[in-house]
Amino acid sequence: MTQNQNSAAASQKPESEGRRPEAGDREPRAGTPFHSGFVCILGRPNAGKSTLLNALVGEKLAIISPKPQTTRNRILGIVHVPKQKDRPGSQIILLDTPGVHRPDSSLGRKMMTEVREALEGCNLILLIADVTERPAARDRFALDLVKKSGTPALLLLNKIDRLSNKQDLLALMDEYRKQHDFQEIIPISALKRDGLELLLDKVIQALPEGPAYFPEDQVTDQPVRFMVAEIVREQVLLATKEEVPYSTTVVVEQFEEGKRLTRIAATIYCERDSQKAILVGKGGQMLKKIGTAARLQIERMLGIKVFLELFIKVRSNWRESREFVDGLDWRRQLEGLTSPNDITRLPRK
Ligand SMILES: Nc1nc2c(ncn2[C@@H]2O[C@H](COP(=O)(O)OP(=O)(O)O)[C@@H](O)[C@H]2O)c(=O)[nH]1
Ligand SMILES: [Mg+2]
Repeated sequence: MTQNQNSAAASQKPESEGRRPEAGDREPRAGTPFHSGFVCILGRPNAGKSTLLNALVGEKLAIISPKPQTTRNRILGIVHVPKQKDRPGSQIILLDTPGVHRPDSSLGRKMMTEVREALEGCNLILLIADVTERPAARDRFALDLVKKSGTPALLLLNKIDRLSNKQDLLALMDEYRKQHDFQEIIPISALKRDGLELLLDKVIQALPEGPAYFPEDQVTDQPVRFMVAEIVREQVLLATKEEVPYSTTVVVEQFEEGKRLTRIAATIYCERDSQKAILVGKGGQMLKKIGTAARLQIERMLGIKVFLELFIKVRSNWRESREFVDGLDWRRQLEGLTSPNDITRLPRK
């Protein structure tokens, strides 16, 4: 670990461990209004929540895949918006969440707990719906959570790049307007970054005056070793199909930073021997493909050469084991880690 990263980790430590920062942690700049607050991104699986988080923060914080239920825990991303002519400086603390669904396993229940915890105490909800998916009634479950929370919400109609008929959009807006009193309904494309400036304006307007909760160079509270596990999992999701992506999880066992090389060892857990065989592939080809793709991404993120070793273990029905699922939670894992090296943050760019 470089000195720089070390100090970044140290300065970011207090705000990262379980506790949400409170107003007064950092004073707003004297004299100029500054807006800040927590904004929860909610919606059903695959609506584009994580794509939106990454687009707004400007960094890849959350993994993306065409498969539903890619995101399994809430992911915090910080948007620092400098003061401009028509808008005050702001800090938007976004919480990306797992897709709202009816859980049928310990993992699913944990995912929905993550959703509820993100909703707790947030200032604003961004309910995101996929305009290419009909009927809109399938957003009902997420909409119920919005209603129950009593928190102001903006509705984002996402993936408008895939909509050829603008009339459809108007009809959809009408349909949603009848269902809930949204502060605004904004058509966007998270992928093409369409409509995001307008969205930022509306979010900033909706947030109260408040302090900057996080230092300006911090974009997330996720420890790097968790992001590494997620990058490996993303490659598994992209390379496999059917049950394998859903039966897989990744744990980083070793994370050692040298001057020129970071050594990482991670275990990919699956549920059956047949899945293990798929993940290894003929002559180890699949594992090699996953490992190489993940390593390149990790090197890009860390800005250092990486030696990545991957292991595969079978742990039958891990998704049903509350204990195992709880153990995957990095916020819990942090409680067991004592060395500051273990909570390295993203290096400053
Ligand atoms: N065409 C299009 N695809 C999108 C857009 N936003 C997200 N996607 C795709 O939708 C899929 C699910 O996105 P993701 O962000 O993982 O959704 P999440 O499950 O809600 O977090 C991915 O294949 C994304 O590339 C968009 O604005 N337009
Ligand atoms: Mg997601």
